Formats: sequence, C-alpha cells, structure tokens
Amino acid sequence: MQSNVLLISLVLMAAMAVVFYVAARASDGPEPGPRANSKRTGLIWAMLVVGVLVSVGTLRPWPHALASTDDTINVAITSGQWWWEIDTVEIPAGKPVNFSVTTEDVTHGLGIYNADMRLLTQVQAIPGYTTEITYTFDEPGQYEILCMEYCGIAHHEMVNEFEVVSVEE
Ligand SMILES: [Cu+2]
Repeated sequence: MQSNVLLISLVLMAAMAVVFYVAARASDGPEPGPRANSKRTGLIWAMLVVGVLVSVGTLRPWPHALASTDDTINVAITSGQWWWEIDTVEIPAGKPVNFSVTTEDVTHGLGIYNADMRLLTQVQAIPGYTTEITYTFDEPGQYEILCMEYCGIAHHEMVNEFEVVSVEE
C-alpha cells in the first residue's frame, strides 16, 4: 500500500513537472488570443468536474461507522505529553476493535504499526474530543503505537505497544 502511494505520488509529480515545463516554454511565445482563453476556461471546468468526481468517489467510504458486532472489543487509549496509555494489553486477533482515543493536553496523532513498522491505521487525538476508529488485526504479534503529530520536545519518545494474540490461545 505505502509503495503504491509512493509510486502514484511520483507519477503525479512527474506529470506536474511536465505541465510546468510546457507552461514555462509556452510563456515565451506570443500573447494568447481569445481562442486560447476559451480553451483554458474549458480546461479549468474539466479539471473542476474531474476533481469533484474523484473526491466524491474516493471519499465516499468515510467516515467509517464503528463496528457493532457481538464480538467487538472496546479499547480506550489516553495520551499526553509524552505518553500513550492503553487499557488493554492483549487484543484478540480477528475481532473488530473499536479504539476510543483521547488526549489530556495537546493534539497527538495515534498511529498503529505492525512489527515491520508498517502503518496500519491512524486517528488524531484532539483535546476535548473522543475520536474513534475500528481496526481488525489479522495477525497475532507485537504492535506499536507512535505519535504522528509533532507535539513537543519528546514527541519521538511517545511510543507504546500492545500484543495481538490468536484466539485459540
Ligand atoms: Cu504526540
């Protein structure tokens, strides 16, 4: 997933570079006439329509509803400068987990990583609010919580962990 995002970003950046290059070269030529202006207006409208369609198409699944099945696990995570506190240290694999995330001071970014340090899910911890996210861990193992939003001098030390255990155990 992350390498796909990187690839898409690089392709789009290359496309942007081509657009800037062509625009810079075109700016050396004579002043554009009325036909160029109407072409430009059409292009802006086309970009607007495509932008709205892409946004609606890709954002429709959000916000996700929280899981509400019988086997849903509720886990509360509290945060502050510079710590995470989890009220559950062993989470069963394969069951939806509803995380309720709060902060006692400033905004923090809860990021849950697997043992390979791949980001699995994230949500912000916002002062005065409880933010919630559902995630199902398929693989048993050690998982880490890191802060994804710079929150002060010891931000990098805001680390905690929990274990996902297989249900057969
Ligand atoms: Cu933080």
